[in-house]
Amino acid sequence: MELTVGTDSTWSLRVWICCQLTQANVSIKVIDLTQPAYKSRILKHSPTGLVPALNQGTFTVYDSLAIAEYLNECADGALFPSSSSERALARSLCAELHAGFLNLRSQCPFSTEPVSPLLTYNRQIENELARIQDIFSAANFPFMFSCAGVVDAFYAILAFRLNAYGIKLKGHAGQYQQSLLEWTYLKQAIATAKDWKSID
Ligand SMILES: N[C@@H](CCC(=O)N[C@@H](CS)C(=O)NCC(=O)O)C(=O)O
Repeated sequence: MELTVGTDSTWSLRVWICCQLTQANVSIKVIDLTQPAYKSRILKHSPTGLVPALNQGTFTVYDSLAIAEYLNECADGALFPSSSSERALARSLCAELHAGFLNLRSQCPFSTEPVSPLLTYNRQIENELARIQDIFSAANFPFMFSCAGVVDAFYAILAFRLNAYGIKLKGHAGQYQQSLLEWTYLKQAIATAKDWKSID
């Protein structure tokens, strides 16, 4: 399988962590999203012109949520918890991240380089942080459920982004944030994201 990813693409990194968790045999195709011709290059691999996209030879799976679901199927359910209620919650949490937190995303862009701390929080950011505080508070430390899975893969990148901007969650939520920051797969993902910038 070939996974097409982009430089500084958080959705690509989430899928990359899912590939590690499922031990998927993927080769990585990196597109530098800062280059003028990036769109035409992505379109050779992804029908939406967005990354990530996973090419399986005869078909392409695109969009990080769909790719995570596909990887989960290929790995006999390894990315999701074993109980159906927890799987439903995991899907809800991934969908919530996938569709939400737009203010944090726009005001705290992802970067592997040091960034300036976010010093003033407007109402929208405060509301999003309150929701993240609640989500992280419910984690079964050290991971969201009994073992590492898709929710950790998706939210680890957010934990990193918050930390980079000087946002440290409180109490149990802060412990889960710290646990994600210390997670080997997140550290490897950030190192890999730095490598991607020099590969293209
Ligand atoms: N919903 C999509 C979002 C994909 C997406 O927005 N990817 C960005 C990089 S993180 C991209 O391809 N940007 C290039 C562009 O907008 O032209 C997913 O989860 O895969």
